[in-house]
Amino acid sequence: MPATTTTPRTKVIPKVERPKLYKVILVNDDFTPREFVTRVLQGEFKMTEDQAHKVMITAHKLGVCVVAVFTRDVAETKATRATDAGRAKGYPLLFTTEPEE
Ligand code: TYC
Repeated sequence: MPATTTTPRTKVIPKVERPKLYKVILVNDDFTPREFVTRVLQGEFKMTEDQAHKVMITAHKLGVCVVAVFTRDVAETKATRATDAGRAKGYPLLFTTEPEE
């Protein structure tokens, strides 16, 4: 047992911040086949065929579509992998990331 004890004079208030989130955005192009875009969305973003088709069609019609939101590392990794899947087939398919407001 210690001979003396000390009493803390300051109260520690833990500050826990949520990590900033990043959007993965699918960008339309005129060349990548629709079925291929849908398959990449299913594979990389764990979507059903129906969900993936809706996201693909939205990007096709509007130019872009938010696919999902992740922490920065995960968003960048998934966007890179999905873009690389298109590049491997010679398609200009593009996924970008951007921070949420
Ligand atoms: N516009 C492409 C086509 O008509 C399909 C497509 C959709 C490509 C969405 C990219 O992000 C995209 N074949």
